[in-house]
Amino acid sequence: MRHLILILGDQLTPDISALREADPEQDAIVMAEVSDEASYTNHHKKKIVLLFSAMRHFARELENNGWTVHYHAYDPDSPHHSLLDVIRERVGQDQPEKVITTECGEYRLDAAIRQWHESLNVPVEIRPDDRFIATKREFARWAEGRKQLRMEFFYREMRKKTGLLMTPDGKPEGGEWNYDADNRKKWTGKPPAPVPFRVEPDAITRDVIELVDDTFSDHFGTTDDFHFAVTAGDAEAALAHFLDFALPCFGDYQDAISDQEDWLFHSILSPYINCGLLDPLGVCEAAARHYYSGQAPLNAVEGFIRQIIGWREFVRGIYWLLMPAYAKENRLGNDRDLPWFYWTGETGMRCMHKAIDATRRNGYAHHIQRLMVTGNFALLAGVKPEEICDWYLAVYADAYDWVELPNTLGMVMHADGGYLGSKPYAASGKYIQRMSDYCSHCRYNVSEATTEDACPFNALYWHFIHRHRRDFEGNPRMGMMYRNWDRQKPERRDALLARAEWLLDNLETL
Ligand code: FAD
Ligand code: DLZ
Ligand code: SF4
Repeated sequence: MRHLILILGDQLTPDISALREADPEQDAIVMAEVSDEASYTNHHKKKIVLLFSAMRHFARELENNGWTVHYHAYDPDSPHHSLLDVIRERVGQDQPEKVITTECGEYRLDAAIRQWHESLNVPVEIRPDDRFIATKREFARWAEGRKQLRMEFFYREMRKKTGLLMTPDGKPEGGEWNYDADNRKKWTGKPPAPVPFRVEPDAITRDVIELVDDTFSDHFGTTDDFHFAVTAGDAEAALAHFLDFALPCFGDYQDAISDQEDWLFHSILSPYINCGLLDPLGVCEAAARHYYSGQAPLNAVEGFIRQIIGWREFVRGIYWLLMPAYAKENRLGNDRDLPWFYWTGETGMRCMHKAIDATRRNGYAHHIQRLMVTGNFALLAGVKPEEICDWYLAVYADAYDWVELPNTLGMVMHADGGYLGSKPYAASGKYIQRMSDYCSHCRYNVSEATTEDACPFNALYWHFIHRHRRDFEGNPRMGMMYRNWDRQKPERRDALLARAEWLLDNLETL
C-alpha cells in the first residue's frame, strides 16, 4: 500500500483535503469508531448515533466508489481504544509509505496526531482543513495587534472575500452590513413554525441506535425519535427544507423563544455542517440565491449568512489563536459547581426546564436558549467555566470543542475578559419575558425580585452586576446598569443581594 488515509468522524466530506490526489488503486482509507472519541465527554446519545451512522454511510459510499475502507466499528470489548491504536495496527499490517490526514478540529486530538509519527515510525502528513472560509493564518493576521476582537469587522472581511450579498461595486447588498435591528420580534404563534425536517432511520441507523442504547446507556439524552439526516443527500434535503419553509422568517424570529416550539425558524443545520455533510459556503450561497430570487427577505438571509461566515468562522479563528491557554481562562473567578438540574431538567424555572428538556430530547436547543437561558443562568450564578463548557460540549449534536469553547467560555461566561464579546450577555427575567412566553407558565413571578416566589434571574442579575463592579463599571455598554443599581434605595439593594445570596446557597432547590 502507498498511503493510509485517516478520515475522522467530522470529516465526512468527499473532497476533504486528505483524499485529494489519492488513488483507490494504491491507497486505502481508515475510519474508526473508538471509545476514546466516544467518551471524552458525556456525548448526547443522539450525537453518537449521528456520528457513527453518518460515518458508516460515508464509508459505504467510499466503497461504492471503489475505495478500500478499513472500518473499525465500535466494539466495547475491542482492545483498540484510541484512533492511534487502530492506525498502529493498520500501519503494522499494511506498511504504508505514509499516513495522510486532514487537520483535526480539536486541540486535544490535533496535539496527539502531531506526535503520531514518533510512535508509528512512518511520516504523518497533516493537510489543512480548507472547508473553512478563513485560514488560521488569515485570522491570526487579522487579529494581530487588536486588543479586543469584534465579530462584526471580521464578518465584513468575509463578506468581501466570498462576495456573498455584495453588489458589483463592492458595497453590501441593501446598503447595510448588518440587519440585526430588524431581527428581534417576539413570536406569538403566527406564522406557524415549519415542521422540522425528518429522516426515518434506515437499517444502518437502527443498528447504531441499538448499539448506543446498549453501550452508552449512561450518556446524556435519549435516542428516541432520532430523525437527523446521516448522509450528504439527506442533509441537502434538510437544507432545501430550511430554505423553503423557515428562512423567510429566520431573521424576524431569530431571537425569539417559545414555550411550545423547540425549533422555531432555525435551520438545524449545524450538526451537518460541523461533521462535513454540508459545505458552509455552499449553504450560504444557496441562502443568497433565495434572496436574489425574491424567496426570502434581506434581513433573514443576511442574518443567516452572518451566523456562518461571521460567527462560525470567528469563533474558530479565536480557538486556534488562543488554545490551549484559552480553555483555562476564568477571569471572573467563578467557583460554583454546575447545578445538577442541568443534567435532569428538574427545576421549577420554566425557561430552564424547557431549554434543558429540549436539549435532552433533541440534542438541540437554538442559540437564544443556549445564550440567554442556560448560558445566562450559569453566568449569573457564577458557575466554573470548565463545568459549563463540558456541559455544552456533551449535550448538543453539533458540539465540538473548537466551536463550543469560544461560545461558552467567551460569549456566555465572559471568562476571557471580553476578548470575544464587548459585554456579558447577562440579563434579568425581564429579557426572557420579553422574548418568550415562558414566564406565564412558570412557578416564579417575573415581576418580583425579592419575594420568595420571585424569578431567580432578577436578584441574581443584580448580584452579578454588584459583585463584578470592578470588572464592568468602566465598560461604556454597562454604565447605565451601574447607574440603575446605584439609583435604587439602599434597603432595596440589600434585599436584592440577600435574596440572591439565598438563591446561590440553594441553587439545587430551584
Ligand atoms: P441557526 O440559528 O439556523 O444558524 C445557522 C448556522 O450558523 C448554524 O447552523 C451554525 O453553523 C452557525 N452559527 C450560528 N451561531 C453560531 C455561533 N455563535 N457560533 C458558531 N456558529 C454559529 N454551535 C455549534 O455549531 N456547535 C456548538 O458546540 C455550539 N455551542 C454553543 C454554545 C453556546 C453556549 C452558545 C451560546 C452557542 C453555541 N453554538 C454552537 C452556536 C449556536 O447556538 C449553534 O450553532 C446553533 O444554535 C445551531 O443551530 P442551527 O443550525 O439551527 O442554527
Ligand atoms: C465526536 C466523535 C465521536 C463521538 N466519535 C468519534 C469516533 O468514534 N471516531 C472519530 O473519528 N471521531 C469521532 N468523533 C469526532 C472526534 O472526536 C473529534 O471531535 C473530531 O474529529 C475533532 O475535530
Ligand atoms: Fe424563567 Fe424567571 Fe420567567 Fe420563570 S419567571 S420562566 S425563571 S425568566
